[in-house]
Amino acid sequence: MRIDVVTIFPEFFAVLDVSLIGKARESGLLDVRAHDLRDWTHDRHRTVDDTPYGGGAGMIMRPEPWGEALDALIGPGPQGEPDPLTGPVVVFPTPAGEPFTQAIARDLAEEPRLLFACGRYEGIDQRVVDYAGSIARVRELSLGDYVLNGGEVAAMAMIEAIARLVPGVVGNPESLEVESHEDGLLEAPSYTKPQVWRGLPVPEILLSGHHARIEAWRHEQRLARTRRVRPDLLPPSG
Ligand code: JCK
Repeated sequence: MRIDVVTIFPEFFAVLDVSLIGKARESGLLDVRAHDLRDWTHDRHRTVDDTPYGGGAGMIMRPEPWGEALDALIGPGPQGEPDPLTGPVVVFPTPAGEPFTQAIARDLAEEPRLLFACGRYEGIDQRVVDYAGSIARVRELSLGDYVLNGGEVAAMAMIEAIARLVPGVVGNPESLEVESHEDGLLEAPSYTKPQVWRGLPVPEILLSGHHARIEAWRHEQRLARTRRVRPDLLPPSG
């Protein structure tokens, strides 16, 4: 999978070399390339922002450098023109987007190419999204209901969630197999050695060797935790 990122902070994406993504990159499974949006400016100050039409606080990213970046990176399809079917899916991280979920991560993990467009300031001129939608498949996605300073941290979280689903990127395919069978409940607590740590014992049931009882206990733990912290994940109780 090839992932292009356009950002005014390409150096942020160096952290991806350190995480699990790093090894997949070395093996050629993943090719993540961060590009500096300012390389597509033409003025002395490499300006990427301007004041908002209609008034309001802060600055908005100007469309011209984004248009050139998209044209350069989306590239021509088999017919010589950009092809929405074979070109990259263009992802715009934005607090106004559709919530990014595991289901979306699974979808995007099937794509050979993704392009992340990371805004800063108060975001990107909406015509950039509209233009991208005229030459590519576009998704406006939100990492969650809080406000970040830009799209970079959101893009990195999305890239990590997507990349670990690409076959071969995560060391143990069994852990992914288990995840794909999960049922929307939060997970049970886990423990390792020592059996007693600072006076705190591991729950006895886990040492019992009764596989069926352990699974029943884990299921109760999952239900109780989900009810407590994420009741929205449970079916309506009537
Ligand atoms: C991309 C710029 C910063 C700051 C104005 C008025 C609410 C808009 C994101 N889950 C997420 N949170 N934040 C982002 C995100 C933030 C971004 C950009 C993604 C580009 N910013 C910014 C203030 C405003 N608002 C009411 C915010 C943007 C994702 N994904």
